[in-house]
Amino acid sequence: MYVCGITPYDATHLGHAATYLAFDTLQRVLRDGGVEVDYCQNVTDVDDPLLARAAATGEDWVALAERETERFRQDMEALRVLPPRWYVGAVEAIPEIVELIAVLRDKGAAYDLDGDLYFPVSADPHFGSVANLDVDTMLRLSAERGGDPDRPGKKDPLDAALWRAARPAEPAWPSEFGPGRPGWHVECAAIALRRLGPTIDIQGGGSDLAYPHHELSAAHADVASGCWPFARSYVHSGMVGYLGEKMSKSRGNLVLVSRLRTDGVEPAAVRLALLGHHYREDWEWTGDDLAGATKRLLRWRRAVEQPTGPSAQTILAEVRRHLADDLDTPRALRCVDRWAAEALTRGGDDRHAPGLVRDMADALLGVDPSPSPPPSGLA
Ligand code: 5CA
Ligand code: ZN
Repeated sequence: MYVCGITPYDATHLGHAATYLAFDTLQRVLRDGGVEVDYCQNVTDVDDPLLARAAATGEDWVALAERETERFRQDMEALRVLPPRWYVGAVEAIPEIVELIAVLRDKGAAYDLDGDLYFPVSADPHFGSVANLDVDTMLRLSAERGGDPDRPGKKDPLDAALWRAARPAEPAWPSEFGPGRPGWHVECAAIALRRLGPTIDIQGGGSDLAYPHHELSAAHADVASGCWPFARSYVHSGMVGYLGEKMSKSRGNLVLVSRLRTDGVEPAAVRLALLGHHYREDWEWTGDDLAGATKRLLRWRRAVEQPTGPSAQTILAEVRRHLADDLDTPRALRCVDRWAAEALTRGGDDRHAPGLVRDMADALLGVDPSPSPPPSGLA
């Protein structure tokens, strides 16, 4: 499984968190099914928006990327997101990215435009099969999402940059194509191919990555490896909105995970608030989500604190069934609600049930509803 990572120029917002929680749930469900998961994620620690932010604030781009990557890792840890097996930065991967570009060039799938190298989409007969969009939509999205369809001299406006020759005041690395820096899509193609091989099971990210990012990464990988499809499944999470628009660093309409944490909000409540929405749904964040999730967490907590409860075997089977059904976390959460309601109203005499529900919530949903341990020394 390869899941696209952050571009670290600002702090993790709830949209990012929802996306990484979707893939965390997927990893937990696969592991619960006895599957060993090779999970790789990148960090786009050099790219246009990061360099633009550093230039705008006068901060060193390396310091900015390091600080925000570290903050993201802390946010993910607080949310109990299981770390990927490989976590790879674009900068550290530059040698392998250059190798991949050389393979593409040797296969005739790269051309020079004023010193920059471009990938001709005509090189991949399967181009277009990931996002399945018409040309007009591809052109529009390409312009909105980091592409340059209007640049004169391109063979096809949808062709994507593989290597961008050094510009004044931009970082550059030496390569056989001259000094420069890598394009965005080839970064993920190279990092994934090197660690996971030519065919992966799952390529993941938010729905805004389907085109052009996943389409072009797949095209690079197809042509370089000669294997198709690059990913057996493309999994795209919905967009979280706030104040009427997609939550995004560039718009600045953000609710930050780190801010909620410093405000004293329990990460488990944030997690429950996000898992309360199906991962494919586009939805809008409001304070109601958090209030509801906090109440839910307290109810679960009170229920698992009981010495006995109603039997939980059926609940466990139902939770597994809902998660196996395209990761239906909202219904999985409602199953736990039903058990907790019964435990708190009618009770039950199963001594193992509260522990089983706690372990299930902990392992499958990443929420440990046990009461916080007493301060050390009193235990
Ligand atoms: N570094 C690239 C991927 S290689 C990138 O897109 N970085 S990002 O920081 O812009 O986004 C990181 C992940 O968060 C992506 O999967 C993106 O689709 C997802 N994401 C961004 N905004 C939202 C949002 N509002 N709701 C849900 N997911 C989002
Ligand atoms: Zn990516």
